Amino acid sequence: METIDLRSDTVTQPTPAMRRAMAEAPVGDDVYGEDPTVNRLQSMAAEMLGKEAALFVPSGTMGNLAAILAHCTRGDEVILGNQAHTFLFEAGGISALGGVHSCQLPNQADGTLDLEDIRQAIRADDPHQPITRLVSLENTHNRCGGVALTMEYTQAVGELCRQRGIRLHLDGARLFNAAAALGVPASALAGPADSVTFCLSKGLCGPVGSLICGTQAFIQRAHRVRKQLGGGMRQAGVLAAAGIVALESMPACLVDDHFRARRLAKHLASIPGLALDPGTPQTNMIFMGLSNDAHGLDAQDVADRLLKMGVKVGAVGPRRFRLVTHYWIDDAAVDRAAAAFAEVLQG
Ligand code: TLP
Repeated sequence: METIDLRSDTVTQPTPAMRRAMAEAPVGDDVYGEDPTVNRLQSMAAEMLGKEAALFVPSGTMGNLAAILAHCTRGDEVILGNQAHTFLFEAGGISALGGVHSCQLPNQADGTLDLEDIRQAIRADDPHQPITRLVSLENTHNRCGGVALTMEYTQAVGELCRQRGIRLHLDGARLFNAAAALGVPASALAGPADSVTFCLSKGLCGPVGSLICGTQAFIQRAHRVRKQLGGGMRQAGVLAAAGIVALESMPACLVDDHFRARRLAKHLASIPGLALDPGTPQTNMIFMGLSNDAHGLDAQDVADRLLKMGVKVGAVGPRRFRLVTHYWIDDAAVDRAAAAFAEVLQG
C-alpha cells in the first residue's frame, strides 16, 4: 500500500524528467560562477519574475534570510506579520544572525497586513528607535490558509513603501500557487516587490532549492550574504537542472492541485467530527479542526490512526490539521484519504 503524504508539498519527489535532467546536467563550480546549469536557472527565474537577476540558494529559509540581511543592517527593523513563516518558523534567523529587529503586525484572515497598521508602524527618524528598512509579505500565506495575496494589494503596499523610502520583500515560497489561483503571471505579483524568494522544492516538485530575485545590485549583496551563511555550493547544476524542468513544466500543474484540494475538502466537510475553516481551501492547503462531535480524540491521535492506514497528515495544533495537496496526490489518493478520515472518526 502506497503512503499518501498530505503533510506538506515539501515532501514532493522529483519527477522522472527531473531525474533525467539531473543525471545529464552540465556542471561547473558555482562559487566561481561557472556552473552553466545554475546560471541558466537563475536567468530563467529572473525572467519569469520580471527581475534583473536571481540567485540560487539551498532553501526558502536561507532565501528569506539572505534577502532580509541584504536589505538590512544590524538594528534595522523589518515589518512583518505575526503569522509570517519568517517570524514563526525560521528559527529567529534574522535577529540571531543579522541583528534585525522585527515589528510584528497582526495578519488579517486574508493573509494581508492592514495598510494603516503598516503606515503607523513605520518609525519616525528618532535616535531612540530602530530604523524601519523593510516590509515583508508572504504569498501564498501559509498560516492564513494558503491564501493568495492579490496584485492590487501588493501594489498598494509597494506604493506605500516607495513613498516612505523603505523596501518590500516578498516570501513567495508558493508564488506560483498564488499566480495559478488568481490567474495572473507570477511576474505581476512579484512586480511591486524589491526582492522575492520562491521555492522549487514545494509544489513545483524540485528536490532542493529556492531562488532570490531582485535588481543586479541587490543580488550582488545577497550573493555575499549567501557565502557568509555557507550557502555557496559547488557543482549545484545537478540540483538546478531539476529546477529548470520544474519551472518549465510544473506551474501549469498547480491548478490541478488546487482542484484536488477542493475535492478533498468537499469529502471531509461531510464527515461528522471535522470542522473545516471557513473558505478553505484557497489554494493547495486545507485547514480544519476537530469539532465537538469528535469526543476524546485529539489531532495527534487521529494522525496516528491515519498513519496506520497509510495516510500522513499534519497535526498543527491540539485539535487542528493542515492537509496539503501536490503533484503526487491524484484523485484516487484524495478518495482514499477521505475514506480513512471517515473510518477513524466514525468507525
Ligand atoms: N514551510 C514548511 C514548514 O516550514 C512549515 C511547510 O511545510 O509549509 N516560506 C514559506 C511560506 C514556507 O511555507 C516555507 C516552508 C518556507 C518559507 C521555508 O522553506 P524551506 O523549507 O525550503 O526552508
